[in-house]
Amino acid sequence: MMIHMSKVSPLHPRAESLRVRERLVEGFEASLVVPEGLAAHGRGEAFDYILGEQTTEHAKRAIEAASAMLLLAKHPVISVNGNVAALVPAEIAELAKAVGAKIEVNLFHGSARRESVIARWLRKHGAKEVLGTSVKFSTRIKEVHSDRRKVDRRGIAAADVVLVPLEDGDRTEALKKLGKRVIAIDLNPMSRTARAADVTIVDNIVRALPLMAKDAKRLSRAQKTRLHDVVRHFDNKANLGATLEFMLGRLKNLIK
Ligand code: PTJ
Repeated sequence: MMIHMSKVSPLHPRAESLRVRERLVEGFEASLVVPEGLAAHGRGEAFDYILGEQTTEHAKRAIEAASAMLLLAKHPVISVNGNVAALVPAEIAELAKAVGAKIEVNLFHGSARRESVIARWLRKHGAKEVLGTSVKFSTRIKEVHSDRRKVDRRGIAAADVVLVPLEDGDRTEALKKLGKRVIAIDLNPMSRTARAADVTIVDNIVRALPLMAKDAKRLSRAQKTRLHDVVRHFDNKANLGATLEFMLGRLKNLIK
């Protein structure tokens, strides 16, 4: 990836948000991110603005439940697309290590070249093994109606728990139909993905992933019964409702 000096002044009131945008633009220039990824990020930013660009208590609870679910899984897989690779490559590698998950490149706008650019980028940032690029292990999920139907036999095809950050609703519903448990990270609490997943983390991936890696490390020392309790007590529908209430509250405060 081309490293250019940040054009964003640290004094700018929106410096952090602008820096994240720069990372995506660099990712686009390095062929990790598709143009549609820039638009998708803009949609996410709008929701993040309403959230106050902070990790809510509801998101923290979802992060804990997701970490516990990944630790309890027999075959956890983290699915990575262009945006995720550009924004949090090292954090993906760290989380995979902490929960013993496989990493698989799985793209909505499929391209063999981009798959290998993303896999190389992830390895450069500490990922040991990256699935999803080998024709030999490629298979199809017929329930998915996009390029995302192409999955790795050793990865998503065999997974019991899949983490799908920045997702489209179609695949989440298909993975659920296949009996898998799905964890989503999506700033839009109203998306089909958010509503279909077992655990939805309504937070910006740049904040959520480091917290998840930290939680996973902490919980990896806990008893399995404690992890089961964390998962059992988490109610995704209620959590999404509380997140929407939180957003509504912030909007109401603006009117006052
Ligand atoms: O690299 P590819 O080909 O797999 O394509 C990736 C994109 C993101 C273009 C593709 O998955 C896509 O079109 O996604 P959608 O359907 O636009 O959904 C993306 C969701 O992620 C939207 O609900 C956004 O609100 C949300 N989102 C965007 N940026 C972030 C985010 N959620 C958390 N953190 C973000 N930084």
